[in-house]
Formats: sequence, structure tokens, C-alpha cells
Amino acid sequence: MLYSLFLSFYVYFICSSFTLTSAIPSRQRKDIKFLTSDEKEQYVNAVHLLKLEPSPFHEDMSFYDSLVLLHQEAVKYEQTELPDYNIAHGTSVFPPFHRKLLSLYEDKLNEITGRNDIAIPFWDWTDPESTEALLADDFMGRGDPEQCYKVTTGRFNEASGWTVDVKSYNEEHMCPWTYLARGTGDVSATILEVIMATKQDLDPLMAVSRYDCEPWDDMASLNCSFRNMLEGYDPQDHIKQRMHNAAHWWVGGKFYCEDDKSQGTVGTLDISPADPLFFSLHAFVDFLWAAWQRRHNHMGEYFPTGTEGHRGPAGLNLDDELYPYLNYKDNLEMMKRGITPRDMLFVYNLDYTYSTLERRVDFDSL
Ligand SMILES: [Cu+2]
Repeated sequence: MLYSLFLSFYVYFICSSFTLTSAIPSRQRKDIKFLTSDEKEQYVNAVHLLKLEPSPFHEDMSFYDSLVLLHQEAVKYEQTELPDYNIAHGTSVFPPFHRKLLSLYEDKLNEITGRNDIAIPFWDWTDPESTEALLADDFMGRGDPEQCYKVTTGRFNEASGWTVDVKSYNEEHMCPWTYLARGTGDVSATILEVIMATKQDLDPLMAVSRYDCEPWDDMASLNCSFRNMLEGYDPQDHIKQRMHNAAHWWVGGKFYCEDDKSQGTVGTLDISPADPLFFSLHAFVDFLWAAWQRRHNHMGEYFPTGTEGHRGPAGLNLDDELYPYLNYKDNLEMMKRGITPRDMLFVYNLDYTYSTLERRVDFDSL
């Protein structure tokens, strides 16, 4: 009985995934709160190794720091050779840009450890239990309010050798430390309203039937832009930060350190991946995209498509190459799984899935 149930799920999955060629990927991303201590240990050790692995993209840099730099390059695109090209945040390519970044990260974690089952554990930022597991001593750890939220516990504190090596390009950056900082909820130094999503808030998100709509940025109506709602902008009120944006603000924090305004690593947009917590935060963003695709049978839906009548600005269309990945076209590792939004549409093509998707749990009952 169980077996036939499994088989029917499996057949369903084959039929519903247009480009599926093999069995369920060996990498199953799951909620941090369900990780065994062995799995946590493996993951943490692999991430530390990535910080030592040389980068194939940038000279004299570790693979890990190279990912931070790619993110930074996307954020400071204005100063680049493609000034009219569109970027990774506040636009249609927000989900595929980050799916690519996570894929580079996860592929390499497996490669350097000789494994094929290391998957990014996701932080369900609507669930206090998941948050507890995230910040626990055997995982990410916490910031100390007495030391301007310096991360002193967990597996990435200063004592464990973790360092922040990419500096923010923002002159007045407020995260100057070589160690991680996490304000976790202290946003007393910002006028922004940080509204952490609850499980109930995911229902209206999942109900939006269209991926994105004009003007393809943070002003896109939440009635027609799943992407903008997921990212966390409110076109009616820019003070309000929700969903993904709120998760960044909440973990990073914005607080007073002595008398200066400061912020944590994950709250500093350009270098936010310098905190490994970033990848778990974004794995949940990615999960929500995958769940939404499944929910609407919109596996391949993406806007703007770039076709007549649905053309968006350069850099945002389905077959446009994502910035800044397009600058690394001569690198095989970068190009292996493609660099356009179209290449990023199916998680199976990237060799991973989410355990909750496999069980076909309906989103309402998660
Ligand atoms: Cu980002």
C-alpha cells in the first residue's frame, strides 16, 4: 500500500515535470528543525571548507567569498559597463538570480566533500521553531546585545574561525566588523516597519496567480506580482517591509552600537551572503517559489517573457542572461547549469528538490 502510494506520487511527479529525466534528486532541502545532528555537522563542516576552497571566478579569493562578491556585483551594477541592465533586487529576476547563487553554492559544497546529498537546510521564517533551530548553538548561533550583536555562539562565531572578508561597498556601511553580527529583532535604529510573516500570510502569497507584472519592479501591484509580494515590498507603503525583506531586516537588525547606527551582516544588502545564514533564509524564498509553481501548475511561467507585448527592460526577460553571471561566460563552472531565468525554472534541472514538495503536502496544510 505504502509502496503503491509512493509509486503514484512518483508517477505524478514524472508527469508533472516536463523536463524530468531521472529519479528524485538526492539533494532534498528540508527545514532546519528536521535536520539530524549529523546532517547539521556535515553541512557546517562543508561550509567551512568552502571558505578555504579557491575561487574559479575571482583571483585570490575563496569560493565562498566569490559568491559574496557576485551578490555585491549585482547590487552595485550602476557602476558597471552595463548601466541599463537590470538587477537582482526589486525586479522580476529576484527569484532566478538567487536560485542560481544557491545552486553554485550547493553544487560546490557537494563537489568539495565528494558527496551528492548535501542540501541547504531552509529557515522557515514564519515558524518560531524553525527560528529556534536556526539560531541554536549547534548551528548559526546568536548575536550578543552587550557586544553590538557580535555573534558569539554557534558554529560560525569568531572562535570557530569564521571571518567576514568582503567589505561593503557602501561608504557609510554600518557593518564594519570582520566577524558576523546579528541583531535578531533589534530594529530600533530604522524607521522601516519590519513585519515578519506568519504562516497565515503565506495564503495570500500563494494565491497570487501571476508571477510578475509591469513595471516589473518594487512598484508592481501585489494583485499580479507573486514575485513582488515574495520579495516583501509594499507598493502602497514603502515603510513596510515584509516576507523576504523582513527576514533580512529581522536577522540583521538595525541597532545602536555605542551611539552609532549599525546593522548586522545579513541586513547589509551587498554583502549579506557573507553570513551563511543568508543561504538558509534564501532557501525558504526559493522553496516558496517552487511551491507556488507547483500550486498553480505554472512550472514554466515567467514574466516578462521577452516576446511581443510582454517585453521587459534588458536583463529581466526569460532568455536574458542574468547579471553579473554573464560576465563569467568563459567559466565552465558558471555556465554548467545556465544563467538565464529560463535555465532556473525547474528545481529538478538543478539537481535538488524540497522534501515538502515531494510529499506533495498542500501548502495550506503545511
Ligand atoms: Cu540578494
